[in-house]
Amino acid sequence: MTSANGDQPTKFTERIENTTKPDAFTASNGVKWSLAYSPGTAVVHTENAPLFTAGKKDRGKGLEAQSEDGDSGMLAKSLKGAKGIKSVAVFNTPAGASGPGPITPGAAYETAVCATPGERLSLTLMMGQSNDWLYAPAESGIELFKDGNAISGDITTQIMLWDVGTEVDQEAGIGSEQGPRQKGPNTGKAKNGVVKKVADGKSYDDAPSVMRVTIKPSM
Ligand SMILES: [Ca+2]
Ligand SMILES: [Ca+2]
Repeated sequence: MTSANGDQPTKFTERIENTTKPDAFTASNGVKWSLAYSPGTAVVHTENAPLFTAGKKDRGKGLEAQSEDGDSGMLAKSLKGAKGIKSVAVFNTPAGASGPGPITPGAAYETAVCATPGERLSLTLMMGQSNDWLYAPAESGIELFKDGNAISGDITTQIMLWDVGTEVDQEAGIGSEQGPRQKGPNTGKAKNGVVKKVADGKSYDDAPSVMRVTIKPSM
């Protein structure tokens, strides 16, 4: 699909599907666990690194709550109206569900954004069985237009798993201070680390192994 004059915004619908199976993972202690993803944000921007900079500390603008607790509220609030941010959408209700919640195996979020050529998309959602891990694209986001044409199809290979560096990591799936098991939001041993890619040597490191993210433009 082309955006002929470059002024007319194109609507893009994104679908984020949890392609894992229940109890797909086995921890070192033999406990089986399922992977889920938290509510998140879809951000349209011209800013080159709107959410984080790889190798630098978290900015304290809400990415911590998004990655530690699956709470995108503060991140969305701090981004709205910021320089180079065109729009911020929060997605929190799985497709077909009646209320907000994570996407468990087989479930999906759907969200939509509007953009014009030159604008890019960043998505955030928590790796639900972690202390502070986030699925998101590279810091510059996903190009929504190539040569003026709206992109379409599977964009999962552009999604990566990031460690935000604000909490000490425990073994995924069984850590006492991780999303499903922590006593409350923002609990766990704080860490003053930098944002970097997770390299745990597990399938969840590789987004296409555990999710499918597709995008569909329409005028
Ligand atoms: Ca961490
Ligand atoms: Ca925690």
